[in-house]
Amino acid sequence: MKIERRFEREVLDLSGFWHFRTDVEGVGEGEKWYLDPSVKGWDKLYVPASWNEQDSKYMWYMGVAWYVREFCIPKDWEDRLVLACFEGVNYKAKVWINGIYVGEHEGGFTPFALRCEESVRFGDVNRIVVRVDNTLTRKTLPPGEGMNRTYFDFFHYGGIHREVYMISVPKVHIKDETIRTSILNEDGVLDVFLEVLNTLEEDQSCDLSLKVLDGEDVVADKLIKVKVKAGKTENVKETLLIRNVKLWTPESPHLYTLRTHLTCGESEGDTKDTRFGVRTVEVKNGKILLNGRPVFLKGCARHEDFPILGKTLHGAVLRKDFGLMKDIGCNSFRTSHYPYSRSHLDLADENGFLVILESPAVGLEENIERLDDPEIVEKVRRVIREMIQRDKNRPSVIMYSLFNEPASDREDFRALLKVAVEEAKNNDPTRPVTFASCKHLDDVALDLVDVLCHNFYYGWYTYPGDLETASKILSETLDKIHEKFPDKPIIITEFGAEAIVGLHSNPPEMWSEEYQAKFIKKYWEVIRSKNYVVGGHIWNFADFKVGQSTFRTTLNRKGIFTRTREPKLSVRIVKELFRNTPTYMG
Ligand code: BDP
Repeated sequence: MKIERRFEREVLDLSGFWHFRTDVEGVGEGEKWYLDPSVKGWDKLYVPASWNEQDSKYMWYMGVAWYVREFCIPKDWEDRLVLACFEGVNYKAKVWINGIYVGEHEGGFTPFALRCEESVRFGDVNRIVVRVDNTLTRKTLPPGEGMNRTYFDFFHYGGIHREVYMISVPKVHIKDETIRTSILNEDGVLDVFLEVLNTLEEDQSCDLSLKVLDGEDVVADKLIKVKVKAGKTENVKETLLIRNVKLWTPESPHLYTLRTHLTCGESEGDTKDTRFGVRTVEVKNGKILLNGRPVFLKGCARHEDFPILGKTLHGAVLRKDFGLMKDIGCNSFRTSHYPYSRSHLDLADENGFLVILESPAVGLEENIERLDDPEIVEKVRRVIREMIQRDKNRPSVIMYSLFNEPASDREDFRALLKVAVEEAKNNDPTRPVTFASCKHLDDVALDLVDVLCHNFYYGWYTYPGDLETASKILSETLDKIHEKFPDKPIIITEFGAEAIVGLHSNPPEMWSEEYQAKFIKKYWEVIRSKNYVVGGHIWNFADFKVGQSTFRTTLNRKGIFTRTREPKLSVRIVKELFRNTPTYMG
């Protein structure tokens, strides 16, 4: 097993084949499968990937399943803290190492790390067991009642769908790092907030070195002394200046690395690397300003969805997607409807994409009796905290979307949104917040957010086949929303029509490639005619898997690309429209 540098530290990657077994009756825990599961007769599935498409017998499985694998922990990790790190397990995970319970987590799209130095054997073989439960309820996030009764419109995959890896850190180490950037004349100002954790029983005096690297060059540095009490965390705040800074922009997404190095007495040091870009984001006078300039967000909302892999986008698929998005002139996307993987957002940072990072709080709609139910409120808050914690240092993330299409015409949603906005702002006061509304003029919560995001399907679910009326209603509705909130920028976060690849019609009719292309063109005309509209995202970049229902044909076919990324007719039109839409507004 090889140790490599990834996710800011050295990691021991546990990707590969794991023993796998469904637990239809839910008896595994009672029978203590975690103690010594005899894996005889178990299947083997690949991690990371959803379980569903690895064998047709798992396609529609929702419930409990178990994963087991063995791995070695290096001898020289002794005297260090060891963490089992999971980038995403859908939906609930419970973990044992060598038969000892190490922790659990709820929520499929945010990472968690479990301390396990007490349960691992150093220089020896270890066994990790993960019990996964993806049963949907009205209180899961997102909620639902079954594979074909989801309150959201994407396939409910299950399993360990993102990386699993082990890391080790010294007993005194840099636990967390927040980097906030501003611009002063030609220079970049960096406010760095660090948390240093001392798990030892004695107080520690440490040297902390901060270095800003531009490639190999050190462009700013500082050396400071930190005292950390036994068993405590010390918060450190430092400001650094990068002279003649290279800004992060969509056309030139320059990235720096902050290398922090901590040494305490005799103990070995801890080094942590965090990538960042210097840029500012602000909402002012009805515009979104990036580095002080008003930007226009053009792109597609997306999904993490691919044949066989399920809810995992392999690096090669990501590479393909970013290439396609750039080629057609996108500069933005929303992580509809959950935080995408770290590698996904790494590519966004590197390619200069303006990302609306969305929480998995989709489907909090009519079916949910009380949206201010304490259990839902707590889950919404936690997931916002976890997503901000993971992505707060990314230049690409310019805004947080806290919900998709909630029942925002209800007062109990307003109460929930208030708490959610507060949670987001407490964790990160630097980024604007929003949610994607489908209630438009009936929405009672729009005043609580910085940017107004709206999803429109006139010409599809309403006024089907009638694009003339659709674009007229769209235009009028937008004007009315703008009248109510003249200072808030508006983004159309979804608009789209399904097209079955190869289905043609003249004149354009619904489900044909021509209708989809015409739909997008009509919408774009309206979007571009309003100077208070600062962005448009087509729904969707690619066709994606959904549950079975009378109004879907195995996939949601609103993609401008097929599920395997072949272009439909509309790609040519989109390319023309997007390429003629500048990133900076007049
Ligand atoms: C919107 C949802 C999105 C759906 C889309 C559609 O936000 O998740 O997939 O409609 O119906 O309401 O295609």
